[in-house]
Amino acid sequence: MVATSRPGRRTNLALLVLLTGAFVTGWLAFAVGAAPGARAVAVLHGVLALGILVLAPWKSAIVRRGLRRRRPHTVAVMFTLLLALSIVAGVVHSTLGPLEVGGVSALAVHVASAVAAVLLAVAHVLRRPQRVRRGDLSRRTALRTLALGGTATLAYAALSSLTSVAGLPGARRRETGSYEMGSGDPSAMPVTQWFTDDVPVLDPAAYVLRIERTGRPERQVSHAELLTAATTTRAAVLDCTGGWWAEQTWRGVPLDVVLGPLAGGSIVVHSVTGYTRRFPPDDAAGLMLATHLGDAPLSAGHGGPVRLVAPGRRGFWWVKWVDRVSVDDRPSWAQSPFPLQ
Ligand code: HEM
Ligand code: HEM
Ligand SMILES: Nc1nc2c(c(=O)[nH]1)N[C@H]1C(S)=C(S)[C@@H](COP(=O)(O)O)O[C@H]1N2
Ligand SMILES: [Mo]
Repeated sequence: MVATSRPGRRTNLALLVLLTGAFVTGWLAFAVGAAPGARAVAVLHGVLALGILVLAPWKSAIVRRGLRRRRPHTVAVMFTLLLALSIVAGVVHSTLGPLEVGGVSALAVHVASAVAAVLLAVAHVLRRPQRVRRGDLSRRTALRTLALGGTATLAYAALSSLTSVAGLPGARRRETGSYEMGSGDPSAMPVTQWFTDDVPVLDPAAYVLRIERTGRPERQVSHAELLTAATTTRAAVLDCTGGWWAEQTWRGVPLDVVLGPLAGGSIVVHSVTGYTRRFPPDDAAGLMLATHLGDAPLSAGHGGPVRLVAPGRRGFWWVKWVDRVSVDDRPSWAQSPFPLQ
């Protein structure tokens, strides 16, 4: 039997795949900290997103037909506007640089509108479902998929070349898409919080670091003891998912020195604010509890008196205002991939 396909069904299904792919790779781009993985994810993200634009001529025929029908169009129209805003803001961030309007960065607009758009996309697709047919797995679909992938890749390559040739700021972005801000100059480095935290001001004289093992207090380290032990300096890049990065020299105590040998389980680094991140035990030697940034003690904004330095990981892993480190038996993946506060 020949499947009679309603015109546009395959276009809509392709859009579904591209939209899902762009959303997933967007979050992956936030999760992957370092090259070459970060670059691969960012390129794939851009190609999938530009694929949506490649299909625009075909989709516009579907849209015109849909708009002629008597039924509510609010969700579809809002979704289209938010998606367009997200794509424009994403391209602006990747080409023109870390622009801000009223203190809100293009990247923040990009992510917020993408999340809102995808929520509406779910409603759009549930109201206008499209069946997948057996005949969709055909030679013809394979060829069309190749053509779409090729065109989207060419579009991405063209945008990148244009960015380089025109000398746009986008040519200077890191593999994660972030822009350099305040390297070697802590006072020029932004102070940022992931979501809801406020900068607490802590008295270093009253500060103690508590070490716990499987829920039991093991020992306490005073600020003075920590300062005496803080003789390791490391250069590391803090790369915030807000779209900026800075390389600084940090001074502190490697976490394996603080904790001693570990048998397994994982390490939880806690902030006074309640913010926490969990790490595999093998990472201990690479992680550092820092007391100094450059030559000066850490400022309150940058996590003073003590913050975590987590080279190779995105900024949200660099827990500020650390007051407790605990080791327990749970695996390191037993946490939300992104902080929830
Ligand atoms: C890039 C993403 C998309 C955008 C911007 C978009 C936008 C729109 C708009 C504005 C309309 C016309 C208004 C209306 O019907 O109320 C529409 C119609 C429609 N959309 Fe989408 N849509 C997208 C993706 C999808 C996906 C992923 C599906 C399903 C898998 C889908 C299925 C449909 C269907 C079935 C119609 C109605 C066509 C008709 O009634 O003849 N769309 N879309
Ligand atoms: C439907 C969802 C999304 C679409 C259509 C989309 C689209 C885009 C586009 C067109 C770009 C510019 C690519 C370039 O020119 O290099 C971009 C960049 C970017 N997007 Fe998205 N995006 C979506 C969701 C997300 C989400 C959810 C996140 C993060 C949680 C995200 C993070 C980023 C980042 C970090 C960049 C910069 C990459 C770079 O500069 O190389 N995106 N996005
Ligand atoms: N306790 C706590 N630590 C935190 C955060 C937070 O919100 N709370 N934000 C993280 C994020 S998203 C980044 S990018 C870095 C920013 O460090 P900075 O303010 O020193 O630049 O701190 C990380 N550590
Ligand atoms: Mo961040």
